[in-house]
Amino acid sequence: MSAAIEEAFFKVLVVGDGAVGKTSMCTQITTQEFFSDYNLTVGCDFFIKRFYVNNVSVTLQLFDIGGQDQFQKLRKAFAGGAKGIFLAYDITRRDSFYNLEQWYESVKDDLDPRAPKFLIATKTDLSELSEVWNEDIETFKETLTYDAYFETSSFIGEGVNEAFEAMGKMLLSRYDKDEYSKSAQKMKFLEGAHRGIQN
Ligand SMILES: Nc1nc2c(ncn2[C@@H]2O[C@H](COP(=O)(O)OP(=O)(O)OP(=O)(O)O)[C@@H](O)[C@H]2O)c(=O)[nH]1
Ligand SMILES: [Mg+2]
Repeated sequence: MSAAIEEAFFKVLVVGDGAVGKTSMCTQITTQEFFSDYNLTVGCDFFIKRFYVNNVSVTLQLFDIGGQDQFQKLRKAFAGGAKGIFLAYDITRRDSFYNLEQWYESVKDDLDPRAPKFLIATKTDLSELSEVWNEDIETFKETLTYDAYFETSSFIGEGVNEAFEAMGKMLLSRYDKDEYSKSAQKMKFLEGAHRGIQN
């Protein structure tokens, strides 16, 4: 008889200014697609990403929060109980980088205090238009105290897998096994109940 596979479940937020590429990143990681049209996220989009980290089946439930100002009041409603956070900025928009401090402030009380915080540069295929420099990223470390930094392009599919896998690894190391496997069991139960309702 083979040993039961260990399972882990985590809710993770993806935040940052409108049009920085959050939904594109979640789409790239889940279906490996890229869309050049911009369809703003109304309120929040949801994605599920599953992968293995050292024989543990990790499920990330991604809360991709709409970044446009008109959804500002809704943000808190989606943030509760998150175990990790991606803070995304567009390398071609300096303001989107500095606004991350405010983004973090707006959700930090709803995050688990152990939550890994990843700084994500998006659209690196447009590096000739970059407005954010290495010095900015280093200096920002003092303000934001992020745990990891990744440069990504959803357009060419670069850096995205690495960022999500590193998040999975860090989540497993930050939280207790009991805690994350209980969340996985609860999610399985809810999925089963949902299927029951559909049938
Ligand atoms: N060149 C390039 N364009 C990108 C990349 N990622 C996203 N985009 C484009 O940027 C625009 C905005 O992308 P979205 O993923 O919708 O941005 P968002 O952060 O989800 O925006 P909101 O939902 O409004 O918060 C779209 O036109 C995308 O095609 C990338 O890596 N490179
Ligand atoms: Mg979006």
